[in-house]
Order: sequence, then structure tokens, then C-alpha cells
Amino acid sequence: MGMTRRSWVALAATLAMGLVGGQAQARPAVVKVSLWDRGAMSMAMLERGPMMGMEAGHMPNGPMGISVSTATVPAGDVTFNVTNDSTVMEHEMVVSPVKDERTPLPYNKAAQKVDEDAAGHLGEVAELAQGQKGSLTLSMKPGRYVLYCNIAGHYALGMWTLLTVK
Ligand SMILES: [Cu+2]
Repeated sequence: MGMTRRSWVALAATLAMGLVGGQAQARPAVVKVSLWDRGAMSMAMLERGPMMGMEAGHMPNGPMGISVSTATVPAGDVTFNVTNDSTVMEHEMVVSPVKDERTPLPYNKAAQKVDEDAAGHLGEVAELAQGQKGSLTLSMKPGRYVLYCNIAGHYALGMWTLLTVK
């Protein structure tokens, strides 16, 4: 039974290093990302409703969206495990930095897409068919980021969410 005094000391040292050594974390933080929609009629909302882009100042509540397992992750390597949970259409996930949540992302109205180059494109899991999965790992600095789907019309229909890196 029982641990020796020596092993208790070793255990305590390991725990202390775990608490202090946040930067030395070996594994990337993981964010599970679900891309979803409310079915084939979701796109019909585009002509009817207001644009539900980021500048609205609140989280979107549209016919399609992006859900994350955590909205805050530690700085360093972050892995996004993305699933397109739609049964009817393609989605994707693009990552861009956010300076101010109330400033609209650069948007091309004719194309109905965020201007990824102007917004600052950090990485993406592009064009997943329904049911498909994809993964992306980024080295992330502290700050705010937006995850969005940039298939035409989807951002405006509320397909985005915010992520904080601390
Ligand atoms: Cu989409």
C-alpha cells in the first residue's frame, strides 16, 4: 500500500509544474466545431431577413450557424475538429482575427461573402460535404477571432461565432 515519501515529493513537483508551466503544454487545445443548418429552406431566409453578420453586436440566431465546444482557449496550438452536421448542404469554417466586434467584417455584397483577404485569413477547413469532417491546427496568439462559413450567403444568415484566445 501507500506511496513512499519520495514518490509523494515527485508527484507534488509534477503537479506544481503542471500549474506553473502553462506555456509548456504539450498538446494543442481542442475546439470541436459543429456546422449546422435548419434544412433545405434555410437559404430562403436570405432575401427576407436582415443580415446577421458580426456587426449586429450580439451572437447570431439564424437558420444556420457554427457551434463550438468552448468559446475560450489558451494561447498556443489550437486544433479545430470540424464536422458538417448538415444533411443538405456544404459548409466550411474560416478563421479571421477580430479587432472590434462592432466593426463589420469586410464584405462583398455582390458575392455575398466576407472578403477573406481584407479580413485576414488565418486558416480554414474548406467546403465540407454534409456529414464530412475536417481538422485544422493553428498557432494562436491571445485575442478575439471569428469563425465563419464563407459559402455565399451563409455568413449573412448567421453562420459565425466568436472565439477568445487567452
Ligand atoms: Cu455554410
